[in-house]
Amino acid sequence: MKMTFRWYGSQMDPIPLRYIKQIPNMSGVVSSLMDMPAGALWPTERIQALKQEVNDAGLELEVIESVNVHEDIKLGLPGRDEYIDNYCKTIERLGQAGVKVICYNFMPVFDWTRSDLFKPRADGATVLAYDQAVIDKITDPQDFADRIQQGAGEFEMAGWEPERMAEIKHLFAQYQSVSHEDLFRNLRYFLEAVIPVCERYDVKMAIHPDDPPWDIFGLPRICTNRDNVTRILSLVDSPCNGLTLCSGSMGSNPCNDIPAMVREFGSRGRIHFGHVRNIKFTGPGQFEEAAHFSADGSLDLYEIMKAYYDIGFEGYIRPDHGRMIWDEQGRAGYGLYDRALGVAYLSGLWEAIQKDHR
Ligand code: DNO
Repeated sequence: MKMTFRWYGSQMDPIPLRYIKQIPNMSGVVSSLMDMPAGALWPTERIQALKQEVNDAGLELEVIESVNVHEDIKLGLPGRDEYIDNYCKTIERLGQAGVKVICYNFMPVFDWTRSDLFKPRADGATVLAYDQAVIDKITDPQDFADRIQQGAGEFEMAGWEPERMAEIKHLFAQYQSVSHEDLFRNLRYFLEAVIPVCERYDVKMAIHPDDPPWDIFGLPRICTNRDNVTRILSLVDSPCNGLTLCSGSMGSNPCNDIPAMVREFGSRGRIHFGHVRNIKFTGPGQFEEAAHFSADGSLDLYEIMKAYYDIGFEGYIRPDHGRMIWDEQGRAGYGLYDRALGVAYLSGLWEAIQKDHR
C-alpha cells in the first residue's frame, strides 16, 4: 500500500508540499491540472512542471485525480470523438511522466454533491453533510450550484468546474433523454477507446463511485453498487479498467458492503486506488461525514483496512474528506489537519494488522 494525499497544486491549494511531506508514511501526492477544462489536451510542459515541483518536494506524482470526462462523452454526442482523442493523448503524456493511475468519474453534470459544506458539530468542528430531503426541494439546479460555489468560499470545489456549471440548464435539457443504459453504452464507447492506450503506456483507469451513489436531480447515475461495478469492469475486461473504491461515496448507501467490495474487486486486481474515510448515517438518504476513526462514524475502518491487507493491496490509498478542526480555513473536506490525523490513523491500523499477521 502506498499512502498518498490529495493536493490541488500550488496555485489552488493553501497547503505547502513540505507540510505534506512531513506527514509520516507519505509517499506522494494525488494531483491534477485544475485549470484544464474537461476534454482539453493537457500540455506536456505543464505535466512535467507539476511532476518536477512534486518530486522536488521529495514526493511522487503517480496518481492523477482527475482527468475529467467531457459531458459530450457521457451524453454520447458526436463531438465526443475529439474529446476522446484528447483524453487518449493526455493518457500517453501522463504515462510518459510516470503516472500510474488516473481517477475519473462518469457522473452527469454534478460531481460529488452535498447539501451542507460546513455543518457544525457539537465540538465546534464542521463537516460535509447530505440530506436528500433538502436536495429534493431544490427546483433550480443552477441556483443550487451557485450556492454550493458561494458556500465553498474562495476555494473552487473539485469537480465543479466553472465552465460546466455555467451551462447547467442546457446540460439538464440534454440529459433528459439519457437513460442508465445509455450511460453504460457511452462509458463502454469511452473505455473501448482509452483502455488500449492505457495498456500501451502502463496507466490504470480507476472510476470513482458516484457520490452519493444514487440518481440525483433526476440525472442517471451508474457507479452505485456492486452489481453495476461488476458490469462496468466487464465493459472492457482489462486490468487497466479499474476502480477507485471510495468508502465514503459507495458507503453512503448502507446496502453497500465496503470490506466485501475491497475483497471481491481487489482480489481480482481491479482496485487501483482506495479513498478511505468515514461517514455517519443520520437517517434515510441522510449522512454526515465523520473523523476517520471507526468510533466516530458508521463504517468500520479497521475492517476496510484489513480487507486491503488480506488481499495484498499494492495500490494507492489516501485519506479522504476530513472535518474542519482547529479553526483551519480551507477547502471544504480538504483541510490539512483532519486529513493528516486520518493518515496517522490509517497507517496505525495498517501497522497493527501487519504485525498481527507476522
Ligand atoms: C470529492 C472527490 C471527487 C472525485 C471525482 C473523481 O471529494 O472524491 O470529486 O475526485 O469524482 O473524478
